[in-house]
Amino acid sequence: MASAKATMGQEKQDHFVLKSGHAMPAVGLGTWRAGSDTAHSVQTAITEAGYRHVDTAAEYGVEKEVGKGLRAAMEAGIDRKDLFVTSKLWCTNLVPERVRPALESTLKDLQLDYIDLYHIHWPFRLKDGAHKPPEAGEVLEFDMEGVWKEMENLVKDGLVKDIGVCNYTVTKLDRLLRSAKIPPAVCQMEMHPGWKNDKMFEACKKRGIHVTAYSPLGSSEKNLAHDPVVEKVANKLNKTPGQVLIRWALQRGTSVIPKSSKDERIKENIQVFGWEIPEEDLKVLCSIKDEKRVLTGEELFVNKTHGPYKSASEVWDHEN
Ligand code: NDP
Ligand code: 1BO
Ligand code: 1BO
Repeated sequence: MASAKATMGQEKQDHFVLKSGHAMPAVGLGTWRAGSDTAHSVQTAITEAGYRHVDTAAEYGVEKEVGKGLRAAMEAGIDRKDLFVTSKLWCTNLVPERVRPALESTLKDLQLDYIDLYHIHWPFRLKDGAHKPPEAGEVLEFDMEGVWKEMENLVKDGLVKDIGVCNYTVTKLDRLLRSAKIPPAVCQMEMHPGWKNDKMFEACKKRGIHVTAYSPLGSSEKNLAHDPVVEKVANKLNKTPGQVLIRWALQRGTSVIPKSSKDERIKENIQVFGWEIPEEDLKVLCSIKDEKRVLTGEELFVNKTHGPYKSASEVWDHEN
């Protein structure tokens, strides 16, 4: 992990240095299902808890709220250049001519003139108004190379500092790398002790691509923070289960973007610097069965009768 200098509140916050040389703060605030208090959460995260990294997406429907929170933080004296803001291009916009307008709409909602990282949210193109799960003909062909070229143009034009992908497989990543002039700086994927995602993680490491762990707590309220193994390690270390899960991600060498809409948890989730999970307890955490993804993509992309993806396994190129 790259060492970091910025002092945030009581904490020292580590950063990772991306291929581009840009620094990414290791812990960011997630905003999926963040709700009507998102502006408040973002502002609290930055001005009170010391976050400098926020992860959002057009599809989350909260970018205007995130923008208000960022604006308030900047009005309170935080410099734009010290913030790291990530957003994502949604599946209905995965056509070359829609890339720039989609980013421009995101910038407008966020009240920013550039973002630090722009991801392809999922590597599947959906028809406008697609149902969940998709009906016949609603999952369309995706011109990955053409879309990526437009993403690269956003970097060249200074609208985006880095570009990346989410929910990729090794197969899709290697296809992208064959034509990319600017390789993805970051790959975002589901990752927690209940889904370690080792194969994709190793593939990214080998290709020099930084990994961000999403859903680090297991995503829902019924999450891994209630797992007895995690609770036991947390009690031993005198930390909360949430902190143990976030620290686990950092110690694996990934950045991590826990979501909370509760001020106390937002603060708790970034108190993960200046201490470590000892080796023996990492082993205990790794004994949690690597069972399954929370986000299979099935609801979004699988049509069991008409395809083109007839199972979650096809969504993930049968890689795991
Ligand atoms: P997380 O793993 O971050 O878990 C969020 C859930 O855990 C919420 O129910 C939250 O409740 C609860 N929680 C938060 N802090 C704690 C704590 N300390 N102890 C116990 N429970 C806690 O799930 P997400 O799926 O939201 O993932 C995080 C972020 O990753 C997303 O918000 C999004 O930004 C990104 N993401 C990206 C994806 C992609 O496709 N690229 C897919 C999924 C996520 P409460 O809010 O009430 O505190
Ligand atoms: C709705 C997309 C899954 C979270 O990123
Ligand atoms: C550091 C923990 C590794 C889990 O696979």
